[in-house]
Amino acid sequence: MKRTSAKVVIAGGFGAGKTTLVGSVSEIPPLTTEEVMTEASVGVDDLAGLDEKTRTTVALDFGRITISREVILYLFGTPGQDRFWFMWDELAQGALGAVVLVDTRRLPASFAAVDYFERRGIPFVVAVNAFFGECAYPDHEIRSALQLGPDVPLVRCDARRRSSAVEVLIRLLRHVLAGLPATPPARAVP
Ligand SMILES: Nc1nc2c(ncn2[C@@H]2O[C@H](COP(=O)(O)OP(=O)(O)OP(=O)(O)O)[C@@H](O)[C@H]2O)c(=O)[nH]1
Ligand SMILES: [Mg+2]
Repeated sequence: MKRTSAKVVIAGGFGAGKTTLVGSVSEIPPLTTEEVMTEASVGVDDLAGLDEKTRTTVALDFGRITISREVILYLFGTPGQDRFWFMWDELAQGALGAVVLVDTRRLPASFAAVDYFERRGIPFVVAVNAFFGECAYPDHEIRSALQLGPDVPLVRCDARRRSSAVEVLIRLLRHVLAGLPATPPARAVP
């Protein structure tokens, strides 16, 4: 049996739940690089709806999940604040695909992430993190606000729940597989 490992980026706007998602699915203690937000953040970062947020990722989150006996995913969570954009190219290098987490209270915070993967042709799914139970917006409104193409999957999740986060990753894998060219039929042996 051949084991395959792949890299998946967990991206999205500031405070969308990236560190939470990596932590809830990882089967190894996740590596996080969170720092206490400093005064420098005041008036710079959009903290609307994040009253209790005191820490932010400054480099990356890292975790691992075995999806099946053959497939292991390495998860790389991005930093959310704009001033850490320089990390993204490093994290996205060689990625199989990405999850763009969205908090509907702060949709514009995730515009740049959608744009980033679209431009680079990296397959991605958009996962709406339902912070307080159900998200009030129907799919078509979220799609239109994010200007998602019809082929980009949109799913709902609760980043704190492992099963929910695993479903998002499986949806991404399906999306990646669907985008692969069909295997040519085996040639008949003369
Ligand atoms: N109620 C609720 N809170 C959540 C959920 N996901 C994350 N949180 C909380 O929201 C806050 C932000 O979550 P993080 O996981 O730190 O978000 P992040 O995207 O890694 O943030 P940055 O690294 O700063 O961009 C934390 O206080 C989490 O505990 C959720 O699904 N529901
Ligand atoms: Mg984080």
